[in-house]
Amino acid sequence: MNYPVRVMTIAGSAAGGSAGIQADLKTFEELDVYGMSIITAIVGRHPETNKNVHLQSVEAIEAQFSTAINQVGADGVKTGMLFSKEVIEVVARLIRKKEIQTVVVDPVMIGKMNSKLLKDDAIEELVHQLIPMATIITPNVPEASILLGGRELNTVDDLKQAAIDLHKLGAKSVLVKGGRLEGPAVDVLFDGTALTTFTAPRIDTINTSGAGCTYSAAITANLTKGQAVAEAVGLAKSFVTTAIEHGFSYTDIVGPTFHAASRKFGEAHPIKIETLT
Ligand code: PXL
Repeated sequence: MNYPVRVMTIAGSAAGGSAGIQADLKTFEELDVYGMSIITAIVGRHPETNKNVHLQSVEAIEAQFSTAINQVGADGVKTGMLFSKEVIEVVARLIRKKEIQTVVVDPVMIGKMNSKLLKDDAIEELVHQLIPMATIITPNVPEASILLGGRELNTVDDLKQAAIDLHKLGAKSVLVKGGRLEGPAVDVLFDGTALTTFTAPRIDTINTSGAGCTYSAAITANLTKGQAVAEAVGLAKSFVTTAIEHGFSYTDIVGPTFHAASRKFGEAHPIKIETLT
């Protein structure tokens, strides 16, 4: 038997199951890779104290990483919510030491419900320690804007320039996700040579919690399986668009994307892909 490739997510646990570690593992399973998790923080709001981020210790993070690497090993890794300078420093050190082939950095900063998922003083650490090691980084519009020192990004042309400028931080490829602009959902990939746009129609739903995590997790799975970057992004966008199309909620709170939608409904949402060199 050919065993599936091994993919590790280093991220926060989202108790509701839509985002973070939970979204990543569901996506890995759907895309037929072996998933492992290193939990950096537990996110869930206490009804009385209101505390929302329960950070794990450096020791707990090192323990999880060591166990996963020694019991299984890793062909690919994705980072999500890292929260603090200390966590970024330890995660960068662990990944560097193991020379993991595929490194996807999702520079998670703020959650859909406005939870703060990265401290302001940790951005420099992210830029200097982690991004230069990345095969690809996957910022959304607010994250790309912060990484560019507060530049406003309003149009697809702005996203193209942002991808080119962010590439100078040292990642092999940059994907700027334009889902928050008006009009269709256009994402821009720059791999150092070519600019590629990926376009899907805007879907009228509020149930998109964890869409960014799901998209980056799908890219991680696809790259680790050996797909070239534009193919990995195109298939991942199709996967997440199908999941968003079938998003739902059990309550009146913003709900998850449906990670199983492609499998259950046998659909792969068409994506328009255009490359400019
Ligand atoms: O969707 C961003 C995100 C990432 N990671 C964790 C989260 C969230 C959003 O809530 O909770 C752990």
